[in-house]
Amino acid sequence: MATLFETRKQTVQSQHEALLGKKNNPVAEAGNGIFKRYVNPVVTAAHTPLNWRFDFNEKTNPFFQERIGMNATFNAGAIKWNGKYIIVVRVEGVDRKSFFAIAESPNGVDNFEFWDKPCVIPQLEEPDTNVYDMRLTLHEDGWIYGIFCTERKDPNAPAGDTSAAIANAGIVRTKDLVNWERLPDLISNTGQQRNVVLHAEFVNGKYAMYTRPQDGFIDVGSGGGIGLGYIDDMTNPVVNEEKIIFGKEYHTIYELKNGLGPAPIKTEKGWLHQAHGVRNTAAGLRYTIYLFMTDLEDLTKVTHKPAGYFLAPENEERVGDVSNVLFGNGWIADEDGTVYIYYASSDTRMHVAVSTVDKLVDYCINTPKDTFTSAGSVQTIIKQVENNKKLL
Ligand code: M1P
Repeated sequence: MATLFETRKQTVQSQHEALLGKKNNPVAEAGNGIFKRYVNPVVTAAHTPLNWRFDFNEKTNPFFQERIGMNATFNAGAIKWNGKYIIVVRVEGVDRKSFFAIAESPNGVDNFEFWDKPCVIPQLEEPDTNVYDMRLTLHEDGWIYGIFCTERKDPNAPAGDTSAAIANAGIVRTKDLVNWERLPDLISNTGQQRNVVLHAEFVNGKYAMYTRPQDGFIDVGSGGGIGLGYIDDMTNPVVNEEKIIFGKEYHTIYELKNGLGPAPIKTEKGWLHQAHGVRNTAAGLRYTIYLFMTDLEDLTKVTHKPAGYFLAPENEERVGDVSNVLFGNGWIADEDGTVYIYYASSDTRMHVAVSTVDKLVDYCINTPKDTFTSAGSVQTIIKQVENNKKLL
């Protein structure tokens, strides 16, 4: 008779195999014509390899128990690499520690499978306590850079305050997504940093870095908008000056925090950006994803700002460890113009929405701007109604 170990192992393995092999389809609804969500999440904690979680030795694990639990898989960076759709996922264990792990798919929408082992990120003299939200940039210097948030305990926190932390941008680079070289953390003069993203091209011979300065770990204070600064040498990553190119604004979806998502996509009509905006509500913070464009030559010039959000939590996306959150830091623009937008819901799981460069640019250019008042919104609608009536 099969032992409990054998029976459980087989059941767990066959369920895992079925999950990884599950086909994903676009949702059936006509939708908004801008993007198509896919029905299933692309990566969840249940997708993580069984080898990471289970001790497969019957002697030491007779009940085939999970020894190392995984809590969530979210906020993934993305890149197309050797013909595969790669996401570098923020995996969070039940011990609350996040780490990076690569999952790859043959088609961008399903069959994501994690690589054998999580990424090993070399440590600096002062080790990271927690790392998360990596943005991948294939830079024209030939390196793939990963810029992520490194979090450490605040050494100046009052005794008894065990949660005060300091956030900064950690930097790694690689040529193969396997061996990561750690560079010094970003040096800026504007307090803490999260949501730091490297632009893919040199600007006047310098590296261009999008930042999001903030006064505290959670409170952004006077910061909280998307900044841009320049670095001479990535092995000494000093940003002397940051210009806020897209700030926070009263009564918008980015009223409280405004941070860039992945590195922008170059299009004929300008750089296409994805970002997340945060506002406060009685139910807590609400994170949504929005798009904007900047000038091809002058990165500080925001040329198109469609009003409101592009993607907001829907249905089961609304619920998770931190509910009412959509967060995106990875997308892939394919050679044929298809864009795979990888987004996380409620700090819990990864999804994909698919669009094209042409559709996203059309959305940015032709969606009305925010008028910042209710009366203005009404006028925007009336203008469209009147224009439509002329067509009858
Ligand atoms: O919990 C929601 C998000 O909170 C933070 O976002 P931000 O940097 O904009 O404040 C991050 O911890 C992010 O990972 C998380 O998804």
